Amino acid sequence: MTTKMKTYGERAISLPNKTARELLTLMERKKSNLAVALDVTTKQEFLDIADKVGPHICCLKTHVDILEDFDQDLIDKLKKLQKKHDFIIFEDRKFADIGNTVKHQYSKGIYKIAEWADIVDAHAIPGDGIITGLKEIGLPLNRGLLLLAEMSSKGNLATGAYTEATIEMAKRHKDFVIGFISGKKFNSCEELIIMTPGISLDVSNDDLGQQYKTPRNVIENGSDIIIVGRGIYGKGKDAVIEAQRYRNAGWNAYLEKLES
Ligand code: 6AU
Repeated sequence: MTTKMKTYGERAISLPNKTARELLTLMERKKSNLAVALDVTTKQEFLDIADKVGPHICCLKTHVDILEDFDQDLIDKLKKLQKKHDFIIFEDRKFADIGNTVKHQYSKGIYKIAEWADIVDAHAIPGDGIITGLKEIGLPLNRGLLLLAEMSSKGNLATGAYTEATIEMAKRHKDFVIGFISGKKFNSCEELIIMTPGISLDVSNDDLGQQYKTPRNVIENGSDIIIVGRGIYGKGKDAVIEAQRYRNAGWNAYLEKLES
């Protein structure tokens, strides 16, 4: 007998991490499992697209180190947009160093990521210390961490035993690790949130190794959130129309999965 899949809202209730609970609750409330990967290099473009896609997303994923004119004003405006549109901020920093170093990278320097990012992500390669270090900063602020259990790019090494070891690492830190970057759900920790990049409705790859799947492909495999970048604001695209299109595709795939 198969048990019925829980809704995002039902899953939120039992989670230990506050950001994880907020994210799933807001997905249910807003009817969106779309995260936009806002990989643009100027403040103006960043704020303009964030305001346009804001009503349609559950999460805004940033790479603040690619902005040529990053400053505190950008963060202030981003926080205002977050209030206006109701989304979680995920800085895709992909930490990958020893615990002591990532602590500083997370809280200090120009970006002071811990002050404004609800979620960050990390590679598992350094071992548990990377989580312990980030947790010292992030947990008192109720932040959440995602581990990269898989990657979307061609030839990546996050497979097999590496992925398995990453899952085990996450299970040892369930207060702070809220989920994974991966293309599918893992049986032994179904409550953790799966966010999946490499999503397109139109193309199957770019010319630098990125590989795309459709929202339906990945949600069928247990993904919870689709991460879409250039598919929404790429050349010649209308970001509002595309955000609506991906939002509908993601949400309909989720409803179908719930029914199945
Ligand atoms: O839709 P795209 O290809 O324009 O953008 C994909 C976004 C980028 C990547 O940095 C990110 O997704 N990404 C990630 C993460 C953690 O989000 C992991 C990965 O394996 N592949 C990938 O593309 O912002």
